[in-house]
Amino acid sequence: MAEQYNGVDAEAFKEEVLSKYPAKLAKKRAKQFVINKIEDGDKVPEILANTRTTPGILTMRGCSYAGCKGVVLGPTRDILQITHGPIGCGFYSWLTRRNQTRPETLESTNFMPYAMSTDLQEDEIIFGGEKKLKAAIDEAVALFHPKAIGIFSTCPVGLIGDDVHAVAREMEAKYPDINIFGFSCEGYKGVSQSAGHHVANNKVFTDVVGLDDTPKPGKFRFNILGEYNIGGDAFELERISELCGVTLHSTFSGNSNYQEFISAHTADLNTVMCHRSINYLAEMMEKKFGIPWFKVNFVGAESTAKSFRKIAAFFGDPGLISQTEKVIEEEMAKVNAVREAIKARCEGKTVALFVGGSRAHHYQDLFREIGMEVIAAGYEFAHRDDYEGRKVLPGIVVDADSRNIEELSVEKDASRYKPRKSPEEMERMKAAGFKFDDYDGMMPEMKEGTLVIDDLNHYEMDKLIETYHPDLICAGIKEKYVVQKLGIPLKQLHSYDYMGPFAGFEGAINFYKEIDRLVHSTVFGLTKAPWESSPELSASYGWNA
Ligand code: CFM
Repeated sequence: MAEQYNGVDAEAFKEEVLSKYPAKLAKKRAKQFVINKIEDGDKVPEILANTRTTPGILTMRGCSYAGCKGVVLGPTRDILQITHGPIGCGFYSWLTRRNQTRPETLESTNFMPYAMSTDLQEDEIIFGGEKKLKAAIDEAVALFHPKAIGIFSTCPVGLIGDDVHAVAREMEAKYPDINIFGFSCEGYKGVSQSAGHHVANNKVFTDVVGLDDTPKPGKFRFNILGEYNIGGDAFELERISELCGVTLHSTFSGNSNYQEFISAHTADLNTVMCHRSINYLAEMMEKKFGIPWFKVNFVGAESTAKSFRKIAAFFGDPGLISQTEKVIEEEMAKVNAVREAIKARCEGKTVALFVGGSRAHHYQDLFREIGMEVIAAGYEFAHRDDYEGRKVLPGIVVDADSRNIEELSVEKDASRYKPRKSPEEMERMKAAGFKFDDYDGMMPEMKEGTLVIDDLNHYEMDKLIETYHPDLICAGIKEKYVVQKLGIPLKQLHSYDYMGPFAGFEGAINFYKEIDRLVHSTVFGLTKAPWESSPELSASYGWNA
């Protein structure tokens, strides 16, 4: 029988939630609402993911523009980014994610304090916006002299048919020293922000990576893909890398700059943090330049240690391996000193996580480290491989929405393709259990009987709280106040509210402390107004009373 949490029968709960839906919708949601089960070979039930949200449902998802501009490119500081669209799209994607950056010097280029937009008006919607976009580029060049300009399309741009790529080509001919490229990331492209990730990956690969063959100095050079420096996470990973003695060549795209992007192909290893948003780039760089990639997780102290060990093992240098062990020992001593006391207080408390396309999985490690139970988790927009593992990739049906996003065909670079390890060495490493090109997904690591729900909506969240009474929920700003009004604390795992870092060792310490405070705060018990439990006044409507 499936495990029960807080005395709830998961099957009965699922049935009750679905019973309120019209039959057709209930049938679809049933496939996105899974009770976890783990069979031999880490086989888990199939989940329906990356499919359209049914209109009328209050989804947690964002749009393709958000995935491209806000997520993948947004955190890099010296590509001048112009939102071609209404002002709101640019404004609301401007630093609300709390992606931080640290320019080399006070004089170094940093466009992040600016939100640049063509501010489309009715006139342009009717007569076309290309002229205004060209004028915006002229103005940006005159004011800022950037090395590169990215143009990001919003919904109306696609609807009125502006050709941002033609504008980019024309303006690049006018300013030959500036790399100008456009993204077809109209908000409606695809079913969520996931489509925007893919659009961003493609353009960064074709127009940016590989333009400069000058490597950064350093012996063990690697990149981190899918780390966006929310709340300073990348700073913590830079600190650990330096202590261990590995050179972080480029991060896509937390605390990054253009020069690091264009020379990223000179590094010897790609580590992938957020598989959902950037696996495409890792795959393409491997095919074109021969850079191997593997999945890492820098969220959770144990996972951070494991990931840095794997990086050291990849380079295989005895000095690097022993230095990495030394760093881990020192850092873990600090982590454990805090962890033990907090674990004693948090053990057995329950949490549900509904976030994006990777954090709902990675943050489970931090909760396990302080003894908390994950009762339910789900992504907003991840694909089946992020839930079930990359082993299901060959079986994923490509639907019309996914086909809408270009799949690039990539060839070996004629002169620069260079396998980092010989085929024999790769085979030896694989035989010894070293996994490349792999991600096991979220479900095999979750307990049997826990809930896995894709694209959760507000109605289902309410039901979950009503039935399971979790001690904490992790989600985003759209959920935060709805949940807290129900008397349950909510930790934002997108922006981290006002905190961070949560990655690496110091991040783990920050996180344990914050969770301890949240689940022990008494304020959430006061969300019921006094008159709700004992009415003091009663009144009725009446005419001529
Ligand atoms: Fe990757 Fe992200 Fe996430 Fe994501 Fe995002 Fe984000 Fe996220 Mo918000 S890239 S999939 S599109 S880890 S912005 S930094 S927190 S939904 S789980």
